[in-house]
Amino acid sequence: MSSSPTSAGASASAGPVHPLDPLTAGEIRQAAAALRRERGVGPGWRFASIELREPGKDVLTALEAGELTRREAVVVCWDRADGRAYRAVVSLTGDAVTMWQHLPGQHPNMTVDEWHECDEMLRAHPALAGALARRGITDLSLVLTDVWAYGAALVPERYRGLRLGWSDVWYRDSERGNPYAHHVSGLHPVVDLNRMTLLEIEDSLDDGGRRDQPDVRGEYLPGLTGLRPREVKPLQVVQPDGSGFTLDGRLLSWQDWQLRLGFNHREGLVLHQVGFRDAGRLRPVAHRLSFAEMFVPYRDPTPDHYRRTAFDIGEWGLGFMTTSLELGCDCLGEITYLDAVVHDSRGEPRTIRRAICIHEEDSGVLWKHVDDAAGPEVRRARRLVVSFHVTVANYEYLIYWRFYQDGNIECEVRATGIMVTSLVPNGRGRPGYGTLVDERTYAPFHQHFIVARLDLDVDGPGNTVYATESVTPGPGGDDPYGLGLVLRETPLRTEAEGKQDYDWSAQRGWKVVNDSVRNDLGTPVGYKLVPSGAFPPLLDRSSPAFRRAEVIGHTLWVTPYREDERWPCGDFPNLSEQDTGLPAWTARNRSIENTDVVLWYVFGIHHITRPEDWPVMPVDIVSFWLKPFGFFARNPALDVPPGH
Ligand SMILES: [Cu+2]
Repeated sequence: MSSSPTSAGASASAGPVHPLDPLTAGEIRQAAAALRRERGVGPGWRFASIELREPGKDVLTALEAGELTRREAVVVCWDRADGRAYRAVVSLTGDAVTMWQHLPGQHPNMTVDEWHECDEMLRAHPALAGALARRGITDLSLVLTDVWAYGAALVPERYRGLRLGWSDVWYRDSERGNPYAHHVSGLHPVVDLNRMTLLEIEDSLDDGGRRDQPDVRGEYLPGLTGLRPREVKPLQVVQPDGSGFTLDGRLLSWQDWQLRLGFNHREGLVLHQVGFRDAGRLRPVAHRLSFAEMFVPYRDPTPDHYRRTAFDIGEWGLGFMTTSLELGCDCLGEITYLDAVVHDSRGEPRTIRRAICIHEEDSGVLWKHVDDAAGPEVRRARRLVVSFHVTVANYEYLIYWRFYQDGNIECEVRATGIMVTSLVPNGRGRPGYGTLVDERTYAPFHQHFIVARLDLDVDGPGNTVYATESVTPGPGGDDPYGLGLVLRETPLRTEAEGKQDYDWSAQRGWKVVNDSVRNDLGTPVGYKLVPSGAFPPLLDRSSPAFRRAEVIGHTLWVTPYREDERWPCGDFPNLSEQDTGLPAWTARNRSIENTDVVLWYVFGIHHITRPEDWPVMPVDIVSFWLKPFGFFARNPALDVPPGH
């Protein structure tokens, strides 16, 4: 490796320099301390989230100019004794709690502490030890329990109102063996997370469940697979003059792009104020880009899986789940890392080293033409990549935002990790709702729906979204051969019209247009959302799973910007019954014409599990693009130098 990575910013002592910078460790402590002092938040409480209250667009300019000083934290916490949850606003500048609101009936997000404490409690519990012993599993150090959240509709009547969790039980063959190699099927503890007690153990052994475990090939460590690593020649990425971007605080500049890097517990990486410098002028493209929800319903109604509906963002949080990156493995080349600061459920800050990776990449050919007279002309593409990785129990999501010299923005997600598996019922035959991946072992089908929140500001906030469709009028008039193809552009004027579905037959896409700004051709400037990675929910609309995440019923939703509309499945999907986000907001059918629009794009992976996904899943890749459409007066790819 040619150089060591640079780590920038985010040290505990460095104060905030920009109003959009995430909370520092000191600010997290300060917010928690204010609540302890003023609201009696005590040791029996948990902090679900402590984050920057991001200044709205109305005050951001004044804050940036220093005309206004205001720094606030939003905190969600709850009292474990009675389960009552509260949302608070803490003024960090005033060191005081300025808002304190009870959230009746709401269950805040799951916390990392609960996951660990639950695992410890269960593994020390004689009832679980007994159930495992009956299956011949006696070494509890090799056992892993993995608690999942419930949907309200599936909570048994006797447990209504509790902060309820249900758990899988896994065991590994050896100390470093794959923790998810052996599912103890038919064994599920149900827990009260506030009292951290075991309520019951569902155990199918007495109903004819199996006692023995199959002999599976579930290992992935080189020492355990028995495989010799194949030979690969060294490949080095060297930038002798350093990388081509600059990072000033959290302001990232590269080629003509400029953006600001944010981070919070729930969305993980957030991109703010994305702009492109064009003819000496910084032109806004997006005010804010992030992932606002990820819904993963498992499509297997059997007892081991029917509750398996993960909200990886709303229940667990991409920020909380972010893992440290390693040079040469996760990222190759001349890398700059940013640390991130989240917190635990006691309100203590926790720093994730090397949480965000920033680097430049070669991206193959940008454009090319070969002419007899002029000869070949080729330009190589360079791109700026900002990425982070999360591990949500058995799964990892690798998230990449890429900025290109031609004005394109690509958002890519790679899903990898270890699939959930369980034993084939009755020990034989084909599994009904999944794929056989090993001896008597199958991986259930499931879906990963990701909701990207795209607050675009194309040359300013006054934008309109147009559905663009390819239409063939057919033979007739001046087109006797029926060759003509025309573009139909339909403005989406209301939130009802803004609910859009993927349409292959019309090659439907969506253009975000600023009708009051014209390019040199006299046409309005725009950016196009090119849909890909979209798939239908294939879920009955009356099903409890769909009702919690109605957002997956459309590929695209468009809303007018509101500061408090951030979570498409509601503020608290944990133990939710109904999606209180997008369906509720859009029921008002507000105008979305020539206004500050937010696009909610639903994409992801329809995961029909494969034998080759086991025991580790090679990355499954999905992406979508934002492409300039009449945004530039001249082609921004023309002045890219050859052979760099
Ligand atoms: Cu999957």
